[in-house]
Amino acid sequence: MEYPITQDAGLEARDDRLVTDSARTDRPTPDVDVVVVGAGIAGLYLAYRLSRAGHRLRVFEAGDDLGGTWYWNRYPGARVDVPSIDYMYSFDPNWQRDWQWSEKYATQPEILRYLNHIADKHDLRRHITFSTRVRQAGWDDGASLWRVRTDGGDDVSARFVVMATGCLSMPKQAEVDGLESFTGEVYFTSRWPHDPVDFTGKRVAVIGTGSSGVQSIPVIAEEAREVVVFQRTPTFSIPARNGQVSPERLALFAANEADYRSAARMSPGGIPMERSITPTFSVSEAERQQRYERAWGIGELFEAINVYADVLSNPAANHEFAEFFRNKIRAIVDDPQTASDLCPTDYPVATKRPCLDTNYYATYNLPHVRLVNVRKHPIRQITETGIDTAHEAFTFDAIVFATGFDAVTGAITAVDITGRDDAALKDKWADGPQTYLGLTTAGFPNLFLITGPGSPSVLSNMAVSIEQHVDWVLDCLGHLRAHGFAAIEPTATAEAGWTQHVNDCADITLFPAANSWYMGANVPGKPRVFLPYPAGVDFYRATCDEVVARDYLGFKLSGPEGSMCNDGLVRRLQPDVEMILIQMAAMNLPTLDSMPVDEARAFYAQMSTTRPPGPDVGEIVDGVLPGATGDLAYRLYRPPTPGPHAIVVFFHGGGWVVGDAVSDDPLCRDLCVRSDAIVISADYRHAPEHRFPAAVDDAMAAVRWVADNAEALGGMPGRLAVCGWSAGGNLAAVVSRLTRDAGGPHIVGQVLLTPPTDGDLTRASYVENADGYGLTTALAQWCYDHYIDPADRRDPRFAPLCAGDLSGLPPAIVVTAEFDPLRDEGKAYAAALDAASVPVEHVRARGHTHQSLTMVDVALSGAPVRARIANALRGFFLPTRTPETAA
Ligand code: NA7
Repeated sequence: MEYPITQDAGLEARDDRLVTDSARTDRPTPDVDVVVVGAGIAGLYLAYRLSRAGHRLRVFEAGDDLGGTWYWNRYPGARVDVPSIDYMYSFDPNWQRDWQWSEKYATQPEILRYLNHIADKHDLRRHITFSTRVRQAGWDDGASLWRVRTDGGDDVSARFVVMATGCLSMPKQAEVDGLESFTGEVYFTSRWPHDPVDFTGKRVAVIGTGSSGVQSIPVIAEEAREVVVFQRTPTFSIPARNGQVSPERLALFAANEADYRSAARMSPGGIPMERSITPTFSVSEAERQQRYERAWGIGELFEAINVYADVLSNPAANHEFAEFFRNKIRAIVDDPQTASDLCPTDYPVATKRPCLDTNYYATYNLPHVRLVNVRKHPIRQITETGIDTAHEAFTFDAIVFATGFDAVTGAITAVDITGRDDAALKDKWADGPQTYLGLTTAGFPNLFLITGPGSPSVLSNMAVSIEQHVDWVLDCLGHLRAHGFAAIEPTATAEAGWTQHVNDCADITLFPAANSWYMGANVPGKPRVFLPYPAGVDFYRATCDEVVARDYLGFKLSGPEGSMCNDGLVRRLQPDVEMILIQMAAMNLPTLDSMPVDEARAFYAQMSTTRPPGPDVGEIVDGVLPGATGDLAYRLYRPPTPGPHAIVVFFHGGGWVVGDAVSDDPLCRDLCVRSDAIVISADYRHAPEHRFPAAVDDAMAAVRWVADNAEALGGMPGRLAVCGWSAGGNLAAVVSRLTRDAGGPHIVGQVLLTPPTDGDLTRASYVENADGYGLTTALAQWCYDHYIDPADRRDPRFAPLCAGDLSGLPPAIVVTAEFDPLRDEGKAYAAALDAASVPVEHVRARGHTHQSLTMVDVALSGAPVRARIANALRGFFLPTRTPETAA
């Protein structure tokens, strides 16, 4: 049965339609309301919340008992890597009456005891069917319910299915030949036996040096006669400094636990902590080393990753931090070759999950422990008696595989899930998972994924992320029930937007540089896609809440009495641009158009001093050139490569009112280095003292002077392009036309970055982006009014779009930003150039604002756009485009 989609169906209007499944007569009543797959931390909390909310439920658990990852991973040394006090439920407010953590980082048995304690305290076991694996879940569209089948023969119908299957629960295959021939003992850390394993006097191999290997190797070495560790990729690990629960933290709890938990929920990682906003190289080297030492001394992963704001985005910052780690390893490990093999060098620190250890590196100093670097000495096969590498045959009594998991998606796709039209989830995700919020996936109504791909999950404190997801699901079920809806499903638009957003977030980090399980790179054949959501628990929670507050934006809700769909994208800005806008808004700065011009200029100059400097160039020369009526300042940026170079004359932004030859300094440096051209930022006279066309006259004078003096400036005559941002982009466009009409100088290309081209304030972009994105429509108008009389605004020296003939203009790259009031006139100009047969590349900068593309080393998502500009410049400068060869 299809229900009409109504965009404006108000939720309030539906309050009188409160119905329950049992009250309905038009469709079958399912056996239960909800099937939960998995009885780990998520499954237990679901059982708690669902049962208390009056939902009928069944929880299926493959293990013989509860605990999920903490049931299976019983290997020696297994511990949580988030402080126990943070890695626990927050729903149980009286927990301190009947529970105490014995250590800062609890062992696996202690965590398992805790989970059993919670299950018993809240009577959760009665909902769980153990030793039963869910094999199949199929959506029955006609009946609007799921049919769930287990390996125990259960065939259960349910309105909803919640996958609480865990992110690290599907062990990876061994991927080593010959395992079946080995006659000794074989263990997998992820499936460790329940009975104690005694390695006393044994020769033991450990394959894998992720967290499981790093935790178990020192403990195994305490018993074994000989330990050989087969390492494919070295890990970055910091000492856990385990011990008692921190008294400071306990004091915080005693003072106000609710505040503590709520700070965790609104933190970047799910542990109370301020997000670092200090860039690495903004402080002295001595201060940085102290900061690194402090992180090393605290022994907490989130603390370590948070040392500086750019550790996970700036390669140089990351390199320095990585070198600090490597020096620690070299200092601990006696044998230089072993130390060198233990030093990770082929991925940025923290792009694979770092480990917390107790004596890991020092263990390699023991005489009976040896490291084999399998990159140098690959494992050929496992034999009857041990392991053969290309160079050596080893004999072992036991082999331990600590080889990891098919993470995040593996346990979900291991269940044969089919949605609408029998489409298989596995097929849908063949090229990488697609979800909305990491919670739901289009085509699979009423299916929820707890800590699914596209949510913070493994990058966060899982306990906090699990609770947030379960709470969101419970609120959603309550909402559906209260408003008479039976099904919820994300739209394709919302899902595509979220998937894009997750990728955008990952792309401004160094995460994609590593072959990690975050990227799916540890499982042969798995698509290389960044799986978790990296922008932080705080932003993520705010997004989920916003979706709800905006009437379940991006979801279709349907039921017997109708449906509603408030379609759209919850995040459209580039993540870093959004963060900058939030920070700017929080600073509550005055707007330029609220100030007298002199103040605005001083304020603009002051703001410029707070930004990162941009890349180093070969040389910077400040000088003056003859403008139309007097000397004008210029700054020349020379590339570090040997000259002569092509030249770009650059005109700064600032609405013809503010700015100067150095106000776009980082952008000019960036352009210079990327395009390998000299960039000459030429100033021009400003309004309101010098109104239109003073700036145009000066821009023309600058281009003529540079063309005449190209050789003396270190340039190649004839290889001259113009470039400008904002008002400067306008000048670059105008100059390109005027030089065409004047018969020279010859311009080989024009770069127009978010240019005004006719200042028509009635265009849609002035309305859509009027406020909230940096440049406001009011500020644009302030600039136009200062610069030019209304009567002159169709003069092509102001409005290149109004020029009758654009043919024969230099090839152009026009960049427009999605959230820029000037977007539509830039777009119109690109189209007009194209219509006039001018070669033009129009770059639509998705999720960017008027300014963000110029924010070098701040809005990292702008870098690919600037790379395209540089690429276009290099194309303009090819000999075929220059006059000598054209002639
Ligand atoms: P991880 O972190 O995935 O570690 C697995 C390790 O096993 C890692 O060093 C792998 O090297 C190595 N490995 C995997 N396959 C092979 C083969 N075929 N040959 C040699 N070495 C191999 O899993 P863990 O269980 O240690 O930890 C998972 C998470 O659980 C952890 O991050 C914590 O959050 C808790 P690779 O790096 O792939 O080259």
